[in-house]
Amino acid sequence: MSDIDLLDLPLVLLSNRGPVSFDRDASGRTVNRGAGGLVSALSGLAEHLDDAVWVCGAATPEDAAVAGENDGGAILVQTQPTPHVVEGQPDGPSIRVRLVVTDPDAYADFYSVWSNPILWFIQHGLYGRSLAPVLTRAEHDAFENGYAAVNRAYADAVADEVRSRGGKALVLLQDYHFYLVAEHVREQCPDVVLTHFVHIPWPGPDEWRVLPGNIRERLLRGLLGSDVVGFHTRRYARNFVLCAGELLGLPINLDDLTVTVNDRVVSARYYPISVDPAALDATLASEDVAAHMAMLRYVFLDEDRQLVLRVDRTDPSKNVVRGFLAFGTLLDQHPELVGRVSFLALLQPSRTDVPEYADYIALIGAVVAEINAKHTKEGRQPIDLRMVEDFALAVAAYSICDVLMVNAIADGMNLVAKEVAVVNRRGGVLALSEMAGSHEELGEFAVTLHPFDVQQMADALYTALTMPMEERHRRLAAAAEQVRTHDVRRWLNDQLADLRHLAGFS
Ligand code: ADQ
Repeated sequence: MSDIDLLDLPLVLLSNRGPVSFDRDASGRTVNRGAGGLVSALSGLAEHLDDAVWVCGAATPEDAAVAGENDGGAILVQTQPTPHVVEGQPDGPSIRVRLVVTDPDAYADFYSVWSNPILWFIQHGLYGRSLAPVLTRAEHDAFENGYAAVNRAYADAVADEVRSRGGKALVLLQDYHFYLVAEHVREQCPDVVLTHFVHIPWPGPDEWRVLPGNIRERLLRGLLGSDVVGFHTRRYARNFVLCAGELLGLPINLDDLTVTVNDRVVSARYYPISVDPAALDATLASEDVAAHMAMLRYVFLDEDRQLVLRVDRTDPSKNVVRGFLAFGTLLDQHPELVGRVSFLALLQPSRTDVPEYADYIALIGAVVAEINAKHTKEGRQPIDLRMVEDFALAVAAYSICDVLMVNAIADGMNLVAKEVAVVNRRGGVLALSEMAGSHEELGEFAVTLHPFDVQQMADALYTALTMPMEERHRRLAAAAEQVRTHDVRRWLNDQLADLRHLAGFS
């Protein structure tokens, strides 16, 4: 990560899941590195700074034990080549980590009642539309004793780290778990320079009116403790500014996307997150992926057959059921495709303790069974549903699919589309929801899906599957170029450049 723009101030990061996590096996304590593009991008930054600390939740019992042994203070973890806790001087890349332990009941209210599903559902247009009772006394209490209390505990940990660095630091907060943190940190450390990045969509004021006035105001005022509130797209940033104007009555400027709070000006900015193309290229070249690729070709691509792919968590916002209904409609209306096109779905079970998610998995299974019963031909089932989390398998499938389906009803960015753009070698067509943030960058190279219109999605799949090869390759090359020139380092550097400016360094 030597091309990350380094900073001249100490850095404090906050996210719910951190860069490392501890476990225990027969040989004793083990240290695991967190997975995913976000963690590796921010880890790269933290590893290169002399004075950085990453505040995160203690996710495992062993994390809590480590935190207890260190009185809740930060520990230094060497991340490469073998992750381990450092007592003296590290001889490789290392990150200072502060694991925050909170009361388990409070954490459950924070995470499983408020962060998911209430905030996630509101921000993906899924909340309060059924006739289920919302908000009950229990949910009101869970806000105070869970979301607000846990946010306060994390804010105190961040403020403590800022104070121990002389009271002036750059603070990067991540996501919907921590909307109240910025305001608390600023109260304690007025000289911080603070960005809160929201990884999921930000809807307009009316969608937020499903929450009572006092709660939505606290969430907004909490975020407005930041100097910059970052989003993936201009649309989300604009919605945020509109919320501050309409729901809090604050002065706003919709041209430069700013909100004035007392004497401070808070900017809403957009930084589209992306992938690490070099890391993806390396994964694609691995033996593991090659073995999966050979298997997938054998199963799905003999005799000029075609493959439609989706790779998602089983989250209702990803709209998996309607995606299968569209594929079923395609086969109903184009019987010549039966036996010639397969749909591989790699679905990672997600948040199964939340009833809506468990119900959703059952519904996915039922819809797939129905379509397979109707359209199985010569022993070939049209849909191959695999409930797995296997990134090497996903990358192998990305590289050889003819069409990638992303039909989310709302999605902050959607990195799957960007991953496919980088690793596909078959002229794969992106069939991409207009509601995914990535549609702003990749829509012109994709076939657009309207996620609430099953017939339109079926027609769009047909367009993608019958597109001339030359055009497929032309579009894919353009999408790959866009992603390679707008990678995750750029996402980070653009934020750092704004922070440096705010801190008076440029
Ligand atoms: P997610 O909702 O998790 O992220 P996404 O951006 O698509 O959605 O990232 C998912 C990641 O998990 C991808 O790297 C994908 O390859 C991987 N993945 C998904 N299913 C998998 C499976 N079955 N097996 C293996 N790997 C799988 C949230 C927001 C997004 C936003 C990101 C980053 O909801 O909109 O893009 O954060 O900000």
